[in-house]
Amino acid sequence: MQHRASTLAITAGTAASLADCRQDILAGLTAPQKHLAPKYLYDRRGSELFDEICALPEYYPTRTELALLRGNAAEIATLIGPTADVVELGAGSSVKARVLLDNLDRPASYQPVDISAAYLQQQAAEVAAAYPLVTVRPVLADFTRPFVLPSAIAARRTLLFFPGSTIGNLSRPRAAALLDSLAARTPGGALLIGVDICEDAAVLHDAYNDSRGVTAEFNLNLLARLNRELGANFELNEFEHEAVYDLRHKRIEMRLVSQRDQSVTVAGVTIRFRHGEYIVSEHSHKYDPQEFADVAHAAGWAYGHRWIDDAARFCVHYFRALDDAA
Ligand code: AVI
Repeated sequence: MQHRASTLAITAGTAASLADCRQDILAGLTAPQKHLAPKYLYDRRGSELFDEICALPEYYPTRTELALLRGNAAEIATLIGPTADVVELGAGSSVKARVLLDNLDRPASYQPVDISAAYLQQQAAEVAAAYPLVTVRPVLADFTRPFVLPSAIAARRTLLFFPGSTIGNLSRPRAAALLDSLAARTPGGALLIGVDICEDAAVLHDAYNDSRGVTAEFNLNLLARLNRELGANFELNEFEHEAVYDLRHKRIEMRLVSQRDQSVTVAGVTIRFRHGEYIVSEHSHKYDPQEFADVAHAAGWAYGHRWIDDAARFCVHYFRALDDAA
């Protein structure tokens, strides 16, 4: 059996600090509807809080997706084939990737792409220690912006693994554009992607307004991060977390609601809030499985298979790059 040394040098992609994103953040906070991109939720503390969310009884996506991956691991491994290069987008915790690495036939590499450097390094080191035969190459990048996809190690099949319904945090047009650019950059590749399909308003409400208040802390950490990294002076107890399901757009909207008229300084700019005015901090779009397959097909991905849980809350889709599937 051949042992390959794992390398853990982080490849710098396009991940940026909040200071680098100052213009984008100020543009969002001075827009008629104040908004911030959800990627800003993920500093180290945000990533830890998101892991806590994933373990909450109300947050069904993580455990449902994990059960789908575990329950269908053999079939998934057969579809993917041997010696794949596994590139995980928005990696976060590596729990789901480990299900793949445990079941795939001699996976060649694991290349997690994430925006949170310290967290990425820690997760990658743990995977490298647990899978000495797999080359681990962490890539620090914001996958919502142009970045160089990690290359195949030796012209093997690249599997893009995009779990967690993270694609749902992009607007529908931006999600389609990302699928398109991934297909263009992964000729001969495959895509295994988890997508939230739940449309039950009560289930969704509880998932994003959990009883322990972890999601609220996750959301408010965004303001704490602006205070820490951009010299802002948000009073955290003057804002409240709220998450509402927008039936028309089939998406959760997460908000930070001002509890009074107030002014806040962010990077030297004064931002005024009326009582009840809010910042939209995240959208989480839900997709009917066929709607998603149609979007993916238009973007260059051919349907391969899909797995849905009994309660019809989550779907794991498998696609092949269209040229390859033809
Ligand atoms: C990462 N993303 C898919 C999560 C979601 O469900 O949209 C983030 C999250 N926000 C609140 N709870 C979880």
